[in-house]
Amino acid sequence: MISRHFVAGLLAIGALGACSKKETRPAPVSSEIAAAPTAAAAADEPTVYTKEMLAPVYHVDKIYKSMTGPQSTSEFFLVDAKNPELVWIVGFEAIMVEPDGKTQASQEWMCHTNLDIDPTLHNRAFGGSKRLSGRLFTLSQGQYRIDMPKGYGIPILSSELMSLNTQVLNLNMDKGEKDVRHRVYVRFVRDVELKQAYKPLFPAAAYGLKLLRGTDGVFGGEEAMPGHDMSQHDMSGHDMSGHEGHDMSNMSGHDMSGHGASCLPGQNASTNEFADGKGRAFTGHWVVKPGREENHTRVTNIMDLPFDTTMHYVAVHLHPFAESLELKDVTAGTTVYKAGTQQAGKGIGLARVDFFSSPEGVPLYKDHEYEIVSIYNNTTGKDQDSMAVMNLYLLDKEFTKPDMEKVKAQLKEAEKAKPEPEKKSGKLM
Ligand SMILES: [Cu+2]
Repeated sequence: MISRHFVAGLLAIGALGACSKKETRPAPVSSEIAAAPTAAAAADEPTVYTKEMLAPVYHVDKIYKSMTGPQSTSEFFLVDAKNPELVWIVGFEAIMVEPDGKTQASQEWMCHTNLDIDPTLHNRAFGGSKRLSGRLFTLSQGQYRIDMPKGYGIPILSSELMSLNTQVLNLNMDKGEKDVRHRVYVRFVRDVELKQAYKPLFPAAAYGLKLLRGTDGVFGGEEAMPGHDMSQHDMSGHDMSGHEGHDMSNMSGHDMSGHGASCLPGQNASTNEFADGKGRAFTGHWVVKPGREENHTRVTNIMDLPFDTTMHYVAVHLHPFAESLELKDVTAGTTVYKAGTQQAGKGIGLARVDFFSSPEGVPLYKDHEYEIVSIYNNTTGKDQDSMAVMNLYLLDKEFTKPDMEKVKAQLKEAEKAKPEPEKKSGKLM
């Protein structure tokens, strides 16, 4: 069953005035619900606004392993795109609901909910030396809500187009049918309403990789990684053709085409394959054989810290059968953060994945070496898929408020440069 979609225009907030628009064509993508104040704010605290999005109804009638289920991407603005202002994203949440959009369904139907921006446009407005992937958030099995520590947020402009990708998962229901959709909440505060400045966070990532091809070694490094014989894993990620039974072709790490955005940040996420320029190819989505697996990945280059900073939040993406994911400071010989998990009580799934949140933060150093260690314990007799991602939220020490006059001028330029935009259904102007 496909429910009726309509796209409500953005109900602009505050002094921006309200406008409402209905598209005549049914939208194949998410519906938007107006951004509205969440609750009465305490005297000294800013109002938190919530932008709600409702994904299309997804039909589930067979097993969908990670990143193989029905999915879609839709684009939206948090507030008024024509009158850009600085906003701070303070939270992200997604719950699975019935087609009515309201009644809660089991969270086990969620593969992931990803929120992205265009990193090039973001950097043009904010400047700085950071290399952003564009991924702001991933919610997936075991964590469905992220709240930045109080007083922290991710600064973005209301004129930045946001991209929301939702995908369903079905690891357990091999008979029957189910219709579900994602209800998504983006929480933010408006800079003009702040009495106290917010502290800026920017997203970075550290994720585990497995060698697909090439000689043993560290991703992007010249030498073999001492003590890690990665060659033993050589075939584990990309040749499942000889394996009986279930379809693992989509986890092969080299043919993710047609599967859209994944839970991995970065340009190569759609193929999940990473060449390191040294003749080696790695995958961020690999197969775990029955039994225990400990995988080490040097992530210094992946994290690509632009400066010494502090880490204030970590959201972790793992697949079922993961036991833990640890970020290690190899230089200092310390554990920066180790996340544990809890497997689902029945069936296959993750009931809980730990997260890290701290206003004080934990220091990270530009010249230190970092490593990610994932531990999987595949208790089934079959191959399982795996990923190991930490989305890190780091203090942006080079942040300056963008010059809004310049931003407006850039928008006007861009407007002039392109012809009348093609009206895509579901995309709000
Ligand atoms: Cu994943």
